[in-house]
Amino acid sequence: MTTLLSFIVLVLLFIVLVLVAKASEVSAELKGKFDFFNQSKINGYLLMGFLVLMFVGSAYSYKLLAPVMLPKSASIHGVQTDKLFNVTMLIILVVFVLTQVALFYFAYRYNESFGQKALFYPHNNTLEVVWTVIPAVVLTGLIAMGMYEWYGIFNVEKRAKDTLVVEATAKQFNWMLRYSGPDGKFGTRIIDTEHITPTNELGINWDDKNSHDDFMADKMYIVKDRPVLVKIGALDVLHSFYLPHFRVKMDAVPGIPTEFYFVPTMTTEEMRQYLSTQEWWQTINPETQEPRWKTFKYELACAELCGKSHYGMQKEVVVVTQQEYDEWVKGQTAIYSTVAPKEPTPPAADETKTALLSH
Ligand SMILES: [Cu+2]
Repeated sequence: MTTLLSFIVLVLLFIVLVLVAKASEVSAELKGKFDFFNQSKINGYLLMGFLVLMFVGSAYSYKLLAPVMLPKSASIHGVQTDKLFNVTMLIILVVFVLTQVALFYFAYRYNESFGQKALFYPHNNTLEVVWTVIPAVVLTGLIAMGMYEWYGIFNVEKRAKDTLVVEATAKQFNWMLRYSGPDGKFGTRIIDTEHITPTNELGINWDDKNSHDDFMADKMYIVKDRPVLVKIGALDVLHSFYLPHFRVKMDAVPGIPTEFYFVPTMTTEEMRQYLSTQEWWQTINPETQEPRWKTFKYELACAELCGKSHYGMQKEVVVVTQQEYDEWVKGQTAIYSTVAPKEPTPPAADETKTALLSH
C-alpha cells in the first residue's frame, strides 16, 4: 500500500512539474520573452549532464553490488561459462559507451542555434557496410564460442563411468531428490493414477526390485571431482533446476525428461575457506552474528516463476569427499521400507490347524 501511494505521489509530482514548466513557457511567450535557442542550449547541457550522471551512477552501483554477486564457479564448465559471460559483457560495455556518448554528445553539440541549417545526409555506402559487417563478425564470433562451450557441456560420449546420478523432480513447491542406493540402479516409475499416490508421488514401481534401496534426500549431496548427472523432471508446471554456484540451469518440463552433467570442484568447506578471504563475506551477518562465510551454503533453487511459493523451492547442496558421501549414504533410509504396500500377512499356522480340526 505504501509503495502504491509513493508511486501515485511521484506520478502527481511529475504532472505538476510538467504543467508548471508549460505554464511558465506560455507566459514567457505572451510577454514576448521566450528565447527558443536558449532553451535548446539548456536542453543540450542537461543531456550532457544526464550522460555523466548515468555513467557515474552505473559505476557506483557496480562498485556497490559487485561483492555480493556470485563467487567464482565451483564446477569445471562454469569457469568457461563465466569467461564467455565476461567477454560478452566487455563487448557490450564498449559498444554501449561509444553509442551513448555519440548519442548525447551529438544532441548537445548540434542543438538548434541561430543561423545553423540542418544537413541533409541521406545515404553512405561505406557507413552501411561498416555498421553491418562489424556487428555481424562480432556476433558470429560470440555465437561460435557459445556453441563450442555448449557442445562441450552436453557431449554425452565424454561422460565418465563413475558418474553419480541424482534424480530431481520438481513439483509445486518442492524438489524431490532420489538416489539409486547401493545397487546403483533406479527403480522404474509408472506414471498413472494407480501408481502415483500421496505416499508415492513419483509413481515408483515397487515390483521392480531395483527400487527397494532407492532413497529420497532432504539435501543434495554430491562428491568433489566426481561427475554428477542430474536427471530432471516435473510433475505439474514448468520449473527450472538451478545451481547458481555451479553455473547449472536446466528446465524441468512435465512429460519431457531433461538432464545436466557437471563436475563440482570445491567442497562446501573449501568454498567457505575461499570466501573467508573475500571482503564482503568477512562482514557480520546480523541474523547469525557471525562472519557470512561461516554459514555459506550451496543452493538448489527454481529459476522458473512457477507459482505463488516459487521462492520457497530451495534446497541445500552439500559437496563432500567420497568418504563422507559413503558415510552419508549409509545413514539414509530406503523409501520402500517406509511407504511400500505391505504383503498381506498369511494366517498363523496354529489358527489354520484349529479351524481344520473343528470340522
Ligand atoms: Cu518451480
